[in-house]
Amino acid sequence: MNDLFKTPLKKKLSLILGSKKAKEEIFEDVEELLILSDISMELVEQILANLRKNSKLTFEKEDFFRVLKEELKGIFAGLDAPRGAAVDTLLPVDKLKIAGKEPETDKDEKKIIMLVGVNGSGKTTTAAKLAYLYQSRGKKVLMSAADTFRAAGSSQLSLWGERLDIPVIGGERGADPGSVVYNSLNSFMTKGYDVLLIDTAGRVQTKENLMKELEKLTKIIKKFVPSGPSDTLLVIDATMGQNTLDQAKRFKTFSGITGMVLAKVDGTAKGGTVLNIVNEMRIPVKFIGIGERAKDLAPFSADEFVDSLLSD
Ligand SMILES: Nc1nc2c(ncn2[C@@H]2O[C@H](COP(=O)(O)OP(=O)(O)OP(=O)(O)O)[C@@H](O)[C@H]2O)c(=O)[nH]1
Ligand SMILES: [Mg+2]
Repeated sequence: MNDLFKTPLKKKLSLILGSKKAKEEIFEDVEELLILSDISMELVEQILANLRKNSKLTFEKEDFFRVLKEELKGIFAGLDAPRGAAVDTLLPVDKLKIAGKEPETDKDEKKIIMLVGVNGSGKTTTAAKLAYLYQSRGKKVLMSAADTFRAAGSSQLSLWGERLDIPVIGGERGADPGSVVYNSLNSFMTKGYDVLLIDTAGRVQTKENLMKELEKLTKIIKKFVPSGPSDTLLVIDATMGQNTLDQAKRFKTFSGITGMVLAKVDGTAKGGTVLNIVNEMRIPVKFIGIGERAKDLAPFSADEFVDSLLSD
């Protein structure tokens, strides 16, 4: 993913480092550049403080980049998949305890993934991409169109379903998304599916009633699988600025997100926003969206991400 970012930081950083300015001025320019890349002021200050006290830092370009990269990669410590990790290992299909099924050891290999996020972030497309991924790995996949809010909400996923030959359970526009989720879980449990992808309606994180609806959806899933969804993925639009941290906090409160998908990475020159969220919330980024086709989903690797952020 070396050419992901259209205005590489590295070029601008190289100019700064080549400017022969005084050390302090260089730090100030670097600081400004990182802020312009959507990294929050707080995190930039933290990064700069670490650079300042790093005795190994010189202002030779390659050396500076190496230290800066280490610093940025360090933000993902403990939350990162190894470079080149197989997609299957990121979100494996685990053994889940099914409600009412005894004994406790009698668990099924199933996966339930719910996608949440603000309007237009890329949830429906990501649901289809994940469905395609599991299908291509031989899993029997079902999709649930719990976006009954928009007229096109359900039909958009159905269209993907037709294209990928994956069944979709939806409802009429305005129908209770809870009932769609309930019906989907019913089919999922009784018809031998392995993976269920639940696409939800876009919602602004400040609308309390809509956020509570997510809590309700999780509760319905728990009626079938006491531990709830295997994963609740927050889909974030990589082209959006700093407001994503607030999004992540609110969605975590109401739906207990377990991971993130950074969509539309192909369309941004910045991308620093993910660093803020990971730094503050310690939630892993699982995938990146790199286009509009079903196969345009890649595992997230901090190594590759930082390298591409600082590539030529
Ligand atoms: N270039 C690019 N476009 C994407 C990507 N993911 C989604 N899109 C596009 O972004 C737009 C919105 O995507 P959706 O999947 O409909 O977003 P959503 O979150 O389901 O939207 P709502 O249901 O309205 O909240 C569509 O035009 C998608 O094709 C991506 O990784 N790269
Ligand atoms: Mg949608």
